[in-house]
Amino acid sequence: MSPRRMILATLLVGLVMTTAVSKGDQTADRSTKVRSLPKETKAQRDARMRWWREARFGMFIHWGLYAIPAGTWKGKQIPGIGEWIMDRANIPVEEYEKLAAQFNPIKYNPAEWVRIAKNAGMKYIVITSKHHDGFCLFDSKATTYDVVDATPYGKDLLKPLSEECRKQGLKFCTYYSIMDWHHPAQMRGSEKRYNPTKMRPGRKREYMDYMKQQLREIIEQYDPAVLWFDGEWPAWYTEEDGREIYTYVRSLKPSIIINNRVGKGRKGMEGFNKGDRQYVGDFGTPEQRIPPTGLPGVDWESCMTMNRTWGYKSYDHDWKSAETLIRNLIDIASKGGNYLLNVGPTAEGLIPQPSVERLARIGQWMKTNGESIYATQASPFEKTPWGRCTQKKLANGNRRLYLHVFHWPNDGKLRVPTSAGNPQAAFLLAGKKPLTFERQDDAVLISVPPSAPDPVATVVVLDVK
Ligand code: FHN
Repeated sequence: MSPRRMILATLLVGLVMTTAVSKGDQTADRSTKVRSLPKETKAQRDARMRWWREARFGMFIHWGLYAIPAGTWKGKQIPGIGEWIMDRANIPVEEYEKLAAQFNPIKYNPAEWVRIAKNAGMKYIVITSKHHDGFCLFDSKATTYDVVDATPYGKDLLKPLSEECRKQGLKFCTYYSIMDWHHPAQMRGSEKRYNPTKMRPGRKREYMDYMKQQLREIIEQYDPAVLWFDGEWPAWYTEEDGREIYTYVRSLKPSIIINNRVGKGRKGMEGFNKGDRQYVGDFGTPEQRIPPTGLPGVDWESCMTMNRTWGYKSYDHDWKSAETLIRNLIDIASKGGNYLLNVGPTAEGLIPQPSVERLARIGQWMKTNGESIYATQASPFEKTPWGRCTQKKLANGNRRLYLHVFHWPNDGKLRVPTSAGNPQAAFLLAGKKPLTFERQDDAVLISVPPSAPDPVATVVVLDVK
């Protein structure tokens, strides 16, 4: 072999070796070129999004080591959301890590969790696989900072939950934080806070590969229907990184759905994308709020807590009423969005009883009225002073309006704008009791019973041509 060819061969072997040695995951795609997103027609995207759009209602689960301190550190109550205690109490990594040795959720019963979600009328579950603290609730080959290697519990938490979801007919989905307060490639943002992290010089590709290895593990081991990214805001992470991750994840599972926090599009807690360019991600993510209106053609999901924290805090008793939660669900659906309602389980593995009670109450309402939420579209009306409206197209070409009445009319007449179309039939959804109606110039007056059958929200159906 000529000397030139020898040098080339050596270089080539060296390159392959370096790549192999430094790459955590043999299959991670190391290319950093700006990539084009997967090609998809509107029909293909509609088919991929269909189950998610019809679902309308899911359970968010924030669970991890932070449930152990549960909002208190060294005898002090730490302000803010429970899963941020490492940051808000400025706990050194080596101290926080010790929590893993205490994590033993012996009361964890995934079948019970899925039953609670299903009975509430929820169609999917999104659970934190790794939050900002970097601790993994699943068995990862990329780190030993996970429930299998670092805790007395020693078993994968996601596997049984994903299997229970499949068994009970719910979609299993995972949350994954890009920001990682534990991974050595990321360093704290300041002396007092981890957030937002900075990337150590020259170690970004190492962390991107770490993320991609874990995302591959999550997809291959648990087959999530949605990857719910978060922690995208640190400056070291770019929209181009988001496109790389989005493309990589879709290449592993083309049918998967990914939120807009995989990139840099979201306008803070408003959750919708900034208007200045096309951002990566399949749906917007308003947080702790319901937008004043939906946006035609834009998929979005409001994520909200039942009290004031995502991760469990032992002393947060500021629970929203079941009435508020039901009306939130209706309000969101009337604007064409999904409701991702959070539970924060305890360190033992129990969903707090106040959450369980509220979910059971929501489930009672959904049992009677779920048809007015699932697979519906946004209201045709700008404003409806008595409540909210959702709609569905019927096989006969008519449209079915679901009028969710929060404020029952005193005069027994429910006024509906005639802009909706020619009234054909009206009835109470519960029990299908027919109702009479008459047309006035710009309104249809439906005669309703003297008092509301369901004071939280009675659904009156009006079919229009
Ligand atoms: O910082 C997180 C927070 O802990 C929680 O996970 C919420 C839920 O959407 N997301 C981030 C704040 O926007």
